[in-house]
Amino acid sequence: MTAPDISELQESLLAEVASADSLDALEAVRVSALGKKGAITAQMKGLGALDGEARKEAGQALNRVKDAVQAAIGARQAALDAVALEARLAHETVDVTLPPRPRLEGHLHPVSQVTEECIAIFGEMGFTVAEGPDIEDDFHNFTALNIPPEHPARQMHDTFYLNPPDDRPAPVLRTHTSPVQIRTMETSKPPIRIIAPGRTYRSDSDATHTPMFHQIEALVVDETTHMGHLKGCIIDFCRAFFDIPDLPVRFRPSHFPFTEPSMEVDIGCSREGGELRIGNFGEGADNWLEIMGSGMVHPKVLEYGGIDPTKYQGFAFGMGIDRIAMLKYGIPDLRTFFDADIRWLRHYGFVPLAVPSMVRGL
Ligand code: 2U9
Repeated sequence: MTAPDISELQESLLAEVASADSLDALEAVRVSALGKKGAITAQMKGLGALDGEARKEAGQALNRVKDAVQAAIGARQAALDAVALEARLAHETVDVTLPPRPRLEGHLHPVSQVTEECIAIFGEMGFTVAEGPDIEDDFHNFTALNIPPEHPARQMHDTFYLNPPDDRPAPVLRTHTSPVQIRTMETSKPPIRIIAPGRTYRSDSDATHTPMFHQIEALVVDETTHMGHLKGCIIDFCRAFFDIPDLPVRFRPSHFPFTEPSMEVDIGCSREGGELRIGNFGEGADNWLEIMGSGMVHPKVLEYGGIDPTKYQGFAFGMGIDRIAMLKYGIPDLRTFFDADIRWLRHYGFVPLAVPSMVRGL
């Protein structure tokens, strides 16, 4: 084949590639050029009939044509792929603001369900939901909660530290939702009555701890807030949440840096026959299960939040959502919460449209 013939072949193949208007058409061009019986392949086979220098030159020229055609096919394929993707995206648009269809497949995760149940109970008591960032600064996660640098509680929290962007202390993945309450105090005036549900993070992993877990905390601040309010609120919550009107609730002295005095909260239970059951097992029953921590907000914490501790007082409490979900719904292993196993979710999950409320039930 002469040089002009080769360049003509290249031109006509490149024109065919350029006019291929679908992936199928492009594949047909590829086969007709580079396939077993393709035009370039046929020319390659003919090289054997030439000798010496002529074969070498024709061979090199054919390789250049082959490379040019292959490159053009690649580029055309990318362009056609992009057009096909655009068309698919336009066609498959999902309007996430539309209400779900009643025959919705899928289930609510127990953590979502229990969070909604808590919001329903506390909502009825007049609490509103507050949220904040998962990545926190040292001040809001620790210092403002009366946990100064070198305080042993910083070690107890097994904090995940992030790379510091400047010479300020390293940002952290929040170890509790308490910084949300600090931020609320900074930006609003009492009376304050909020709950802060959300993800929290600690570098801890075993049968009863996962590196990410969920907490819900509450904060009430007003001029006359006192321990009686704290006890009433917590007792009412526990009885409503477990749906046991006479559930025994006990307050046990404890210590947290952010509250003073501090109490752990236990509920009545039975462990007979090795089975844990929550409830009132009568006079003299002395079996208790710890479910949360609580206390009157430390004056220093109020001050850090910009609230005058000589005028205002507050109470706070916090609990693990995953843990109370396990207790209420009899889920034995915490780690299964995060396996994303569809069979588990079908078993322990909840109907998404049955929104918990105090009127219609939790
Ligand atoms: C502010 C002031 C006080 C929130 C509180 C606890 C006690 C507590 C733990 C229970 C189990 C966390 O998930 S858990 O490990 N929480 O014991 N939390 S008082 O106190 C606050 C929060 C914010 C401004």
